[in-house]
Amino acid sequence: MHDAPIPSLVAKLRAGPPVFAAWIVAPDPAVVETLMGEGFDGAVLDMQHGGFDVAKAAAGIAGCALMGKAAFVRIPVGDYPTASRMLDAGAAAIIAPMINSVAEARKLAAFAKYPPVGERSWGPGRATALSGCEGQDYLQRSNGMQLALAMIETRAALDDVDAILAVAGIDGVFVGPSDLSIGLSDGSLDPHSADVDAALARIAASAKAANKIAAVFCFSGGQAKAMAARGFGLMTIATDLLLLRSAARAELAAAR
Ligand code: 3PY
Ligand code: MG
Repeated sequence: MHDAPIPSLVAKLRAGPPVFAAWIVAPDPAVVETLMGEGFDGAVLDMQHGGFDVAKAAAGIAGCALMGKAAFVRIPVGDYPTASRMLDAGAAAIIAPMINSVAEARKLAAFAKYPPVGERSWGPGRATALSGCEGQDYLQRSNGMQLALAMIETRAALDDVDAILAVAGIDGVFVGPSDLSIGLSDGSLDPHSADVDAALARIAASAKAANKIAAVFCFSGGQAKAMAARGFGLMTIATDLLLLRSAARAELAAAR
């Protein structure tokens, strides 16, 4: 089966055309299905700051699959066992926030990859349906097919980005510009700051040199297009709630 959601999306990510994903914090099947009915390549389901728990994220992955799409899952900070559970549920990638050191990157890889790369325990359940392979075949392919992305969102992470990218089992990095702006400024929120912009250039170059994936949270489609031109392979665009708010504001402004 070649058009299963996980290998299709990950093959596109590895091949290089920009991948544009929705970012979802409201764990409602209607939100997942509505956004996946648009042209997004997939969705990030947010367990860190969104309302997804394990059961809701598993249902969200299924909702994406219903629309022929794959889901990435952002786990809560330091909750590496949940990375294994969401891979079992069929996530195409785990996005782990606040990976600030090589030690934390290694922990992520341990829970996200089967031996010999990591220590993930066997029990893929629904991932077999969404990956199009099972048993020994799934065991052999899943390390390359389901990704582990380390979020770079502090000064320590930025300083160590090359070493984090070099960790076996880490498939790429994902920039969180809001936290990064706070970390780089010692306390102010400005995800569009010059310091964040310089960090984005450095991170894209490091990922390219390591031949790994560079991903970034974007606030708009225009920013996502610009980031793709600057070498990022995976861009998320706003969030479900940000899109809802801007549409509501625009319609109300038109009405009044
Ligand atoms: C950040 O910008 O800090 C993120 O985690 C993306 O939402
Ligand atoms: Mg963040």
